[in-house]
Formats: sequence, C-alpha cells, structure tokens
Amino acid sequence: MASPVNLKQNVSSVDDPMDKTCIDTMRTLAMDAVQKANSGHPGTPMALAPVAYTLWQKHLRFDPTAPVWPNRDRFVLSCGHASMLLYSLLHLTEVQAVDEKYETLGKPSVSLDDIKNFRQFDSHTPGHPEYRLTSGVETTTGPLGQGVGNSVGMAIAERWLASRYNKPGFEKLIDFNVYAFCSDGDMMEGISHEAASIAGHLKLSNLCWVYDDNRITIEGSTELTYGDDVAERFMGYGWNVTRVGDANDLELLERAYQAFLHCDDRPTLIIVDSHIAWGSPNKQDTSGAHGEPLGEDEIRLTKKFYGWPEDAKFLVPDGVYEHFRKGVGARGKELREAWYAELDAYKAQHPELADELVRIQQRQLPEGWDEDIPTFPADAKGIASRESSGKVLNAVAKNLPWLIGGAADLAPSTKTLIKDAESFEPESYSGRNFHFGIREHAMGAILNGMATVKVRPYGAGFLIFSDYGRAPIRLAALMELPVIYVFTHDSIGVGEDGPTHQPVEQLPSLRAIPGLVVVRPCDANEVAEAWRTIIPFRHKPVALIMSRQALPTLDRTKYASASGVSKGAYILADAADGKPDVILIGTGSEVSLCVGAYEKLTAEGVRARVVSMPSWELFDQQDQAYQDEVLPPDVDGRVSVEQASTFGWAKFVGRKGATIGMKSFGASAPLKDLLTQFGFTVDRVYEAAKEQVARHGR
Ligand SMILES: Cc1ncc(C[n+]2csc(CCOP(=O)(O)OP(=O)(O)O)c2C)c(N)n1
Ligand SMILES: [Mg+2]
Repeated sequence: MASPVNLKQNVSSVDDPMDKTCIDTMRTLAMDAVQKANSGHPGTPMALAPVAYTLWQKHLRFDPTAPVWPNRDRFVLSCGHASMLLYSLLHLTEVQAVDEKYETLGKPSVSLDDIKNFRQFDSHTPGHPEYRLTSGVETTTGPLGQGVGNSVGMAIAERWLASRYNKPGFEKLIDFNVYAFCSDGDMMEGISHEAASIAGHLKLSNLCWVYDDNRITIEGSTELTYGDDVAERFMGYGWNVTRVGDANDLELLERAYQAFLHCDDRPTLIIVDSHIAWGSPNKQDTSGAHGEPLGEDEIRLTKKFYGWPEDAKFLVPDGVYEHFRKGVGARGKELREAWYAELDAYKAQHPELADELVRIQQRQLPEGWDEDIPTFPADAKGIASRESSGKVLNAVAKNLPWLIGGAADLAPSTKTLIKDAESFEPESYSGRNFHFGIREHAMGAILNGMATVKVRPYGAGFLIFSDYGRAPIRLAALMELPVIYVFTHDSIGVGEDGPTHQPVEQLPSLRAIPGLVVVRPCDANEVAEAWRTIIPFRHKPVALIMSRQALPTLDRTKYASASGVSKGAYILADAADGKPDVILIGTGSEVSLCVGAYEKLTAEGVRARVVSMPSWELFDQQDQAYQDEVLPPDVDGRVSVEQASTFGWAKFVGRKGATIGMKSFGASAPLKDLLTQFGFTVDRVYEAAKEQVARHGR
C-alpha cells in the first residue's frame, strides 16, 4: 500500500490568503459536518476543495441567485459520497432555494444549519446529493458512475438545443459547459466506459470530467484492484487528456481548465493527482478517509495545521461569503442578465423558436401536440404493438419537436426511428434520432442527464435488457424525470430467440420501482392512448412495454373504448347485467386471450368480465370508487393472465384468485408451440375461469 501522505502537500501551493481561507473553510465545514453527523466521507471533499474552488470561483458560469437559469454551466459531483464538497459550495456561494415552479423562495438552498444537520431527516443535505431536494444539485449521485453518465446527457442536450435554437446573431444563446468530478470508483464502473466512449464519438467539446486520481478506494490502495492507464484509455476514446500533478496547485488547475475551454473538438479529461486527506500530518493510518469521521482530536490537530481556531466549529471567517459573491456571484449575475437581454432580442426575431424554448424550460407541450395520433380500425390479424407504437411516436414527434431519442442499436426492432429526421452525430447535432450504441446502462444515464436539461428524451431496447439499464431507470424515478422507455420483445412471444431473450421477471421488477409508470397496451388503440396519456407527464418516468408479435386490434364498437388506458385499467367487456361471477384481468398480448375466453363463457351463459389493465401504477392512482367499480370487492372469482412472472398479481386477484403466468424461464421454439407449452391459450383461461366460478360463483 502506498505510504500515507500528509497534509503539508495538501496546502503548499495555495498562495493567495483569501483563496486559502475559502478552501480551508470548505475543508473544515466538511470535517465538522461529518463529525457531527458521525457518518460520511470527509477525506475527498477536503482533498478536492482547491479543485472545486478554482472551477467555481474562476470559471463556472453559474448565478447562485438563480440556480435554474437555463444557460448555466452544469456541475455534477459523480463521486456523490463526497457530497460535503458540493454542500459547502452551495452554502458559501449562497445559492438560493427555488421551488418546483422555479420561483426563488428567498432563503438559502443550504443554510449553515443544513450543514450542521448533514445527513439528518428533513435537512437539505442528505448523505448523497439529491436532485429536486437541494437547489443547485444538478443530478442525484451516489451510485458511482451515474453522474458521469448524466453529464454526457447534459452535454448532448446542450449541443442539441444549441444546434436547433442558436441563430445568426444569437450564436451563443445556448452555450453551456458540463463539468463532472469523478473518482476511482466512477472510473472502475463499466458505465464510465460506455459514457466516455459515446462522448468521444460524439466529440462533445462542452464536456469536462475531472478525475480525482487519489489511488485509494474503500478497501485500500487501488493497487488491489486497478492498474488501468486512465490517460491512455481516454486518449483511446478520442478525448483531450491533461494532467494536474498536485490538487493544491491552483496555477496548474487553472491551466487545465483553460486547456478544456480552448479545446473545441473533443471532450476533456483532467486527471488530478490528489492525496485523500485523512487528518493531520501526524496521522499514520487511513481510517477516516472513507465513510468515517476524523475524530475530535484529529480535527483539532488538522485545524491547528491550517492555522484555524482549533475549537471553532462550522466557522465561516469574515470575508468568505463576500469573496465568493465577488467571484462566481458577480460573474454569474452579469452573464445571466446579459443572457435574458439576449433572449428578449431573440424573442423579437424568432418568436416561435423562443416560445419553444420557454415551453421546454417549463416542461409544457406545444398546442395540438396530439392532433395527429391515429386510431386503428378493428383487425383480427392486427399489428405488433411495437409497430403501432412506432406510428404513434412519429405522430407525436411531428408536433413535439423536442421529443428526441433513440435505441441501444435496436431502432429497426423497436420501431423508434423518427422518420424524415437526421441522426444526432458530430456533424448534425440537430438530429433527433440518437444512436446510443450497445450501451444500455449509459443510455439510461444519458437520458436522465438530457431530461434535467428539459428536452423530452426517450430510449429503447428489448425489455430483457432493461436490467442492464436498471440503475438509471431507478434514478429517473427518484429524480422524477419524465424519461420515456420503449421496451419491446416483451415476453416469450420473442419465440425462437429463446430464454436469454425472453423477459420473465422484468415486468414485476420494473413495477417494483416507486414512481415508475409501466404501461403494457393490449392493441394498437391502447398504444395510441398510452402515448396520449404519458406525454403530458412532467415528473414521471415511463416504461412502455411492447410486443414483437402481432396483436389483434379489438373492435371498439363491440368492446369499450381504449381511452380507459389513462385510468390504468378499465372494463373492456362485461356481463350483461354488470354483475360478473368472474373477472379476467389481462395485460398486453394476453388481453385477447381473456376476450376469447369471455366470448366462450358468455356463450355458455357464464357471467364474465374482462378488465384490461395496461398499467398497475395508473390504476393505483384512481380513487377507491373507480377501483371498486372495475374490480368489485365482492367478486372473488378472478383470473390474471400475463406472460411474465406472476409475482405481485395476488394484489388484484386476491388469495383465492388464479394467476396464469410464467413460473420458469421460457424456451427457444416457435411462438405457437411456446404458447401451448406454457399455457397461454384461450382454453386455459376459460378453464381457470370456470374453476373460479365453481368455487366462488353465486
Ligand atoms: C455503484 C456503487 N458501488 C459501491 C458504492 C459504495 N462506495 C461508496 S464510495 C466507494 C469507493 C470510494 O473510492 P473512490 O471512488 O476512489 O472515491 P474516494 O474515496 O477516493 O473519494 C464505494 C465503493 C457506491 N457508492 N456505488
Ligand atoms: Mg479514490
């Protein structure tokens, strides 16, 4: 293991006394907050304080009084465990809190009390930075690698907006940079490869990652795990790579940031050699570096070393707030005011585009966005829901210019290409069709980053590979970002591709994510209604689940209108007297099996109801009266049918009901054989229904 390094090296080259005071304030706030909370990571915020200070104070185009100003530079702390680094900056630069309507609340985003309440319930300083909760936090980080992935999405969104909205005379209306601080953990995570690879390919020159090369992780020296030549790696991706040999050398840091600002054809990686701070120069072990407070004695020694009052806690010396006000504060205010003046001039010359920009920022839709959504005539042979979804997506995209996205190399299969639109590539940043490559994990993080910039992104792939991008899907839900996923090939309906490609547990596992809306339409008209329902969402991610195989288009003159999709579940067909003895509940491709069984039962005089339930989550949001109308509590005879694990269906069929679903992995065979083999037939549903009636019928 590398020998411990003391703090002498950590302060040697900060010459200006005010710079040093500000940096040491950031460091001591981190120490004190972690100590008081008795948990958290003090070392990295302390070591990176000069790196973050130089960026914020000298370069970041950010106005603390208006932290949602659209053209601000973005700062992402991908090593979210170092959250105190960000909180001390948000506090010392006096970032103002804004509400969800972007109105300034007249109070700081992070008060000194918040810092004293680091990691406590209801503070604005949770263990890891959380988007929405704390103004100035641009994205939720903590799961290593996500932040760098998000930063690529932010940089992409900037390029797209710039390309569409900048005009002659307004060349820099949209013109912001994205900075991400990252650690060994970020670099080890596979997602950093996916994200860096696509960023290099796309030549995102507005993107700068700052890698804290401190050669230590939780288990100890990175010699245990990791010998990558990170510089070579990133040069291989086509990045501009520069190195700062000492995290405390403000001059070298300045030069590195300048190198980024002057590079206009590639993303930049700044590798910063740092030594994690774990206390005073005398301390010889590494405890406290990760996830542990330094301890009172150590803190006192360290403060003494800084020339700080040893017993002072949460001290912000005179002049510190002012110094930040004169630096980042004054610069940001000037830039923001100039930008709004420019926007006014732009509005006069380009009223329609300006209107779009305003709508984008408010997550509002254009008038008439849904006027071209088609309806589909009844058709027994039908159409795959991925096909109808492609048609509806295109009908929406026509009137919603900032609906942009693509697939992880599966656009032809997922039907997610926007027709007559270009590809988003280095030479055509206004393209609306994105090619994420076979990088599901980064795609998810990129979509999240794009959504924070307020464009409306979608991503697509096979449902089975949603697992590869699960972490960012979860974070989209946590951040309340309206990202749209189109997941196709939704069941054993995949057929010959076999069990590796047949989702079984993915549907229930997506439904388990709080806040994610999952919709699995049963036919083309439900697909149309699904899109109509979800596009107005401003704070919810959605997974649209589509079939590979054709689904019959139901005759809506005979069965209920598909508009019921907006309520999550609705009565599609009912017993003549509206008092069923058995309720057949289906989703997606299985609804037509329920309808087939219903017809058979009805012909025999059995009182049956079919409930199409494309979305559990939307149904859960309905009031109790509606839920009871669809699923009357006194009807025990119930059968659910879905080509997925039955996990969770007891919620709707009860303990006495029947569930038809997958209890094993699928198999490689023609679809017809699989359906018989696994029991997805009208007869099986019919029999289960009869059995339910026999047991529970009146
Ligand atoms: C995906 C993920 N896995 C594991 C963790 C738990 N964890 C928190 S910090 C950390 C590693 C710390 O090492 P490094 O990334 O080098 O950061 P440093 O301590 O040097 O700041 C780990 C494994 C995590 N936050 N995210
Ligand atoms: Mg490290």
